[in-house]
Amino acid sequence: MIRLFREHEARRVYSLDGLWQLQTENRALDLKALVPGVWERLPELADWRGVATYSRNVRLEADGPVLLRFGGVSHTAEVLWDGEAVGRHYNAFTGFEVLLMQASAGEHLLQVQVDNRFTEASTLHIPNDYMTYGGITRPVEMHLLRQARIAHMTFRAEETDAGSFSVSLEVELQALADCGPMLLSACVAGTGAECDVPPLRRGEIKTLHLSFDVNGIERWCPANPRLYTLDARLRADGCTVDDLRDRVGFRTIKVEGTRIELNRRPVKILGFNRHEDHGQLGCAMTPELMEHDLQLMRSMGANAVRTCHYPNDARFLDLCDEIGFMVWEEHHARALPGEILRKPLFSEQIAKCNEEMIRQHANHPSICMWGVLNECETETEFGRELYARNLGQLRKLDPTRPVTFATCRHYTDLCLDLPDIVSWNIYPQWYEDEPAAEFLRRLLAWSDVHGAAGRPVLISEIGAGAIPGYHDPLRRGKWSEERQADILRDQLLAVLADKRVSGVFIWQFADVRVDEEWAMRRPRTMNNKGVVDEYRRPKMCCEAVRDIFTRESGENVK
Ligand code: ADA
Repeated sequence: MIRLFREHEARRVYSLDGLWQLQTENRALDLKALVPGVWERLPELADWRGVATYSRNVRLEADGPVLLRFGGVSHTAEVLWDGEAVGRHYNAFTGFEVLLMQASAGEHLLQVQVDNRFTEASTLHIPNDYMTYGGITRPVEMHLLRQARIAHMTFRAEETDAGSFSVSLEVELQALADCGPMLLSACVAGTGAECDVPPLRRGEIKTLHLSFDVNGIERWCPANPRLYTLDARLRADGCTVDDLRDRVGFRTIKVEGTRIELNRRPVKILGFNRHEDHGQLGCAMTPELMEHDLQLMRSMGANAVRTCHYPNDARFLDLCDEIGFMVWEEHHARALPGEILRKPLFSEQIAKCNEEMIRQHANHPSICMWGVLNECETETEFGRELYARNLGQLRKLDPTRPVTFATCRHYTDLCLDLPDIVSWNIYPQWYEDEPAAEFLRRLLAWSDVHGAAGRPVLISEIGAGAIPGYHDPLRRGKWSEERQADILRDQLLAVLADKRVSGVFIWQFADVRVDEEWAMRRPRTMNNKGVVDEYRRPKMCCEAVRDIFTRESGENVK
């Protein structure tokens, strides 16, 4: 299922996960492949990039509207229902829906044509320092609907007094047939509200607002990740037409001068950058493995994770909500070259990614900041406009969270006055020779006179590489586990000792596969800067991280 809890009680939801037929275009293969999954885990397709069609039959007992929900397809999906194209979606890392207003009873053929090639039509997926896999990589569901549906809910809660919050809900309804008057109700933490829904015409979308106050609330924070169930119901003539549930939390996240405050108390971020990738499963990780990642991070004293460099699987965010991790989620853009950033198609694709990310994930209490455009062009006037536009779009879509971007344009960045939080990617002693403490002091002094003054600073990436199992205890050469541990220890101590820094995200949690085009820069065709390898076996540096993070978190807010 797409989420880790039941979103609907009244609506009938069927999982379409399992074995689907898979046919590839030019390798003439006809296989069975697991959904969710990546086709690279099939031996015949371990190295393959191309177009493939997933097929399966579905049976409907009665005529009626049907919603097909996809958690994610990597990277372009064309959905066909009995051979007819009914939906299309680009970008592996956001979900999408296909609504069939009137499907007929009986057996149907559902097909998804999947394309993971790097072409002119793709500006976000380019050969990069992580792998663009192929396949239906996140869960698929089929929902049977009645005459109307609750299409979406945005939950916001503002603290009014100690333990009291004012809740505002925006609920989007869609009529799937002509509807008479209905009643919409919603409740959370034992309090709620309702409102009348006027008659709607088939296809009409109507947005309604509900607001109410709740008291006696326990705030969400990493040490006490308290969640509440938000329940919305649509009724006509006393019968339930549709329902929708979400799990929400009450907390405030704000920038106060140079500090980041969670629930009005300064917080120190001790985090990891984490790609969705695993040696065995690629980006289609199971919830058990996601949970294992978070528990491993927690055992090293971490309280935060950055979803580099794209929106993550909703189930991972559900786990962050539940286990208590502060999340930096960012849209999908890693170090894109100038010629891509200047394409009109890029503006379109990144704006859509922003919209989808916020619409799909804004209710997660764990998400504490949004990020844009990792290491793109912050050193030009063109870049400044691009960053201003993207940060502006996010602020407009969600005014409740700080926004940021990770930059590596040391001494040339022109955009440091644009975000709420300034975030630097730095690799002293790995890419640069200077000792970490000096490097940081010099860079932060420069950044404060170039726009960062008065804002919090995060170190969004630090790290070093080690090939798992390669030891060099005497010389401690680069790529050895010993050298990685030395460098990371120095970097972390320097960063956490600097009063100007509000926190750090280590690059990176686990080793990840990279696209073939990166092979010459990346031994094993992997980015080897993980503190654990791609199967989560710890490298030597884990001990240093655990020591430093746990000591620091002793002084951290609870
Ligand atoms: C960058 C980038 C990461 C990764 C890292 C590295 O800072 O943001 O995606 O490529 O460098 O390993 O060099």
